[in-house]
Parts: sequence; C-alpha cells; structure tokens
Amino acid sequence: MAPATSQATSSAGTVASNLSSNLSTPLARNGYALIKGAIPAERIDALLDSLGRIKRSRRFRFRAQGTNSFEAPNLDGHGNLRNSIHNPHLLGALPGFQQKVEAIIFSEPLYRCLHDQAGEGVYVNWQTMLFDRSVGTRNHQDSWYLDTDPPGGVIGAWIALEDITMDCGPFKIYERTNRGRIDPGAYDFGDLENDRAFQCDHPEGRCVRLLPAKGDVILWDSLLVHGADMPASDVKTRKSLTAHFYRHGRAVQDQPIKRSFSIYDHRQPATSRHKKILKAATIHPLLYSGLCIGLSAIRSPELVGSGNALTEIRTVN
Ligand SMILES: O=C(O)CCC(=O)C(=O)O
Repeated sequence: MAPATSQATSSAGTVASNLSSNLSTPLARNGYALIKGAIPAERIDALLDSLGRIKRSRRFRFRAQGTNSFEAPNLDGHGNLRNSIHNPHLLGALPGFQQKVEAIIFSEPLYRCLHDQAGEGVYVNWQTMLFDRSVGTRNHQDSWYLDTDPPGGVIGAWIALEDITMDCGPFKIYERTNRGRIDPGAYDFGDLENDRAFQCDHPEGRCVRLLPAKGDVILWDSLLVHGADMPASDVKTRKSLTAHFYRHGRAVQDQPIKRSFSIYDHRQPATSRHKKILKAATIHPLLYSGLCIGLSAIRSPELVGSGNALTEIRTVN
C-alpha cells in the first residue's frame, strides 16, 4: 500500500477550490456548524446495540485513540470502553458492527450535511473514530495531524450518539481561530483561557462548548482549534462517532508520523456504499481486523507512532 502522499489530485487533474470560497454557510463563515437531527435515531440505536454485543468478543481488537496501539477493549466498571476506537469502519471481523458504522458515515444524511455546508461534490472519508465514553481531548487544530495541501480543506464531522450535557465532557471549539495554521508550541493549548498570548492574538477566540442532541452533527474545518473536556464523573458517557472528510481532488499534506506501510491511498480512494463518498482507507476490512487481532498480541513500540506530545492528545484514564 502506498504511503500517504502530499500530491493527490483527481483523475481529471483538477484541484478543488478552498472549503470556504463562494459559500455563505455557517461552516464557511465561522469554521463550524451544528446541524440538528441529521442522523436517524434508528441507525444510532442499531450501532450502539451492536457495540454492546461485541464488547467481549475476542475478535474485537482495534487501534486505540489515545495510545495509538492495537488493543483489546478496556471496559470500565459500567461496561463502557475506556479506549476509543480508531477506524471502526474497517473492523471487518465484526461485520454487523462495521455495517452499522458505515450506515452512518457513508449515508445520505451525512452526505447532505457536507453538501449543504461545504458544497456539491464528491468527498473522501479519511478516517473515523468511535468514543463510547468521555475522554479528554487536548485542544488542537486537525491540521497538525491531517489536512489538505494547502491547509483548511479537511472537514471534521462529530455525530452525537446520545444527548450531550455539560457534565459529559463536551466537544468545544474556539471561535474564529480558523484563520491559518497555528504552531502547536505557540500557546498553552491545555489552558487557552489563561494564555495571555492566545488571548492577545485571538481576541475573538471565545470557547464554545457544544451540546448536541442525539443525531445532531457538528462540522468544523481543519484550522479551527477544538478539543473536549474531561467528564464530571465516571458515570457520564459521551458517545460519539467522528469522521474526517475532504473534497475528492484535493491534495493532502504529508503525515506527521512516517510509516513504512499505509492503509490509505489518497490517489485512488475506494468506493463506499454512497456514490459521493469515497474511502481513503483502501485496505480490506478483513485484513485490517486481522492485523489488529495479531498486532494486539505483540504490543511492539514500533506500532505506537512516535510517542511525542503531538500524537498523544487523548486522556486515557
Ligand atoms: O471527540 C473528541 O474528543 C475529539 C474529536 C476531535 O478532536 C477530532 O476528531 O479531531
């Protein structure tokens, strides 16, 4: 599989325009949008039901957000996953679960959100994540990890799988911070409210904690600073499915972590069940799941990224 490349262009050789050009949607104007009632409750219930059923399965092995390693489920006392799942849509050894994830990510309702906020066209899904309970996520720009070249063309989609309240550890954004790339070392991203330099450089950078209801979708662009609070208590969950997209034809930037093997092919993304959403992850889901099962037994440091602060933004407790 080809490593991630910085120069993917569409087959027509064209590079799509910037996310915000010619549009006057909340996403284009403000860098984020909250779309109410986008995803039907039945699809969410089916996904959560399936997740509940596989939690103790020996085939349930995945790459975990937070540690970047291949792991077995780490359940808390309430039966919720402490470790969140990277790329649940690739877990082919659990076909029922994988299909329920795909029925949301590669769906017409989600496509409508992208279409209405970012414009007509074909989108490529880069990666997906599933959070079963609240984890803290350090404030960041997605552009530090995955973005188009030039930056600002990746759209994050955060799908609420339950009603989110303040004590869940909500997703939060910093208004008007999407004017350009910010150096990860420029501010104290753990405490932006008290960082004088941040306040001075971004006087409009008010923190907004978003409280979507089940089925609502938050979209944001890859330059908007965002993160998530820790939950107020252990019993609070914050179930969500997240996916990142870019317009087919945009070049993508090089990855901060160099790997000799990539599951992504941005030059020739695969088709999905939705004709206007492609998949950058081209690895066969059964092979991906098999790798997760095998590698979870090894726990090699080679498989844990570079381990620097940039890659470790989730709090696992
Ligand atoms: O849900 C979260 O905790 C954070 C998600 C996020 O930051 C992202 O997808 O970029």
